[in-house]
Amino acid sequence: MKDKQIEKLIKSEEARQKKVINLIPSENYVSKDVLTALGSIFDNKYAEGYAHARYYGGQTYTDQLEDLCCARALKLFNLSSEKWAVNVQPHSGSPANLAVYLALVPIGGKIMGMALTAGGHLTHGQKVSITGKAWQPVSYGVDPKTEVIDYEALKAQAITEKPGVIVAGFTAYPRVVNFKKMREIADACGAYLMVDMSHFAGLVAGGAYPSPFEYADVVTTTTHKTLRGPRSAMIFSRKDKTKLNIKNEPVSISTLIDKAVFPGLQGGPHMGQIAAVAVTLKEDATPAFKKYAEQVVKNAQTLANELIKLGWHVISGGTDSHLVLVDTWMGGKGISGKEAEAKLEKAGIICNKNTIPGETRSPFDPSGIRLGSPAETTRGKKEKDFKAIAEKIDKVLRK
Ligand code: DSN
Repeated sequence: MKDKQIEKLIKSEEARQKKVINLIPSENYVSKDVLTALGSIFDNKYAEGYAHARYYGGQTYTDQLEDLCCARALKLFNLSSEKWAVNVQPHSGSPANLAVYLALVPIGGKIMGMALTAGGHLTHGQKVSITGKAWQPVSYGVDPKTEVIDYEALKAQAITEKPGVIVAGFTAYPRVVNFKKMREIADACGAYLMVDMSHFAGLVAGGAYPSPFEYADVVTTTTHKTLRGPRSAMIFSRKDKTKLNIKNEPVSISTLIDKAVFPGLQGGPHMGQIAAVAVTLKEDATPAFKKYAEQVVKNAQTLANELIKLGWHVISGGTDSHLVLVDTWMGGKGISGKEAEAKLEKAGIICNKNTIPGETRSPFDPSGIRLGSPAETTRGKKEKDFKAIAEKIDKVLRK
């Protein structure tokens, strides 16, 4: 590179990434092909609009690229193009979720999502996010004893609140979500069911986590977590699901979502990102990726079980997925999440501080840490390595 300052930073970050044990559950290591596509000349092209309906000329290859990316996305999750549409233009997860609300819920209407402390995301209607300012947030939690979703309580709350959308999905909930029950709850209160599978999409693709597609109206996902692709997002929606427009005519929600992404929220799609997502989706359809997804879950379960054996309070008593939430504060007997994160980083283990169910501290210095297995599984680590990682975490935190 001519720019030596930036080249140096890239090299330093590369060395840092190689040196550490990365347990951030939302990070991963992409292939060289993904990086090549991401940094390709597709980045030079403006392509406002959608394939075959653009606002600029010169779209022969961008149209082919977007069509191919959409076809690969539907195929990866076994979806028929007659029933499902996919939008691959959202720049990341937050605008993807925002686009769905914009399409389906009138401003000021209710969005029901998991509370941040229970494992929900900022864009599931938290007050500090636009999703909790432009719409009325309704939060559901987890059962304080079991630390898992109480579907009966959720149903009663949904029937009382009557939200426009119920969001199933999380950033810090270690268990499987019962999508069938979520569907029944959405039907009981007349809401659309949106699943944000950003965290576990790669596990769904690899058959290691239940698929939400049989039950959801809309499924959003980022592409850079367990899917192991570039930073981007996709929105899947049922073509046959409708919403009444201003003239009381039924319109497909897929059409409304496309309009919400562009021109509602975004300008030109990032075609380099879309090229890299297409590469990812092909990689994710291989037998090797299926094995990877299964190993991610085995590794996370080993980590959770070993930490429990060592005396730590692992939220919900374990994990069914790629992430493990640990209460390091343990009612004041332990250390705060911020301190735990810093101590582990000093020892070469990267994780993030996290709130836990029933949180009594602040999100800046909460009671726990969030750990995950996707990145280190990409580097080939197995159960015995995760047992050793659990022992190291225990030793560092108890020092
Ligand atoms: N920052 C992501 C995560 O770590 O879960 C969610 O946006």
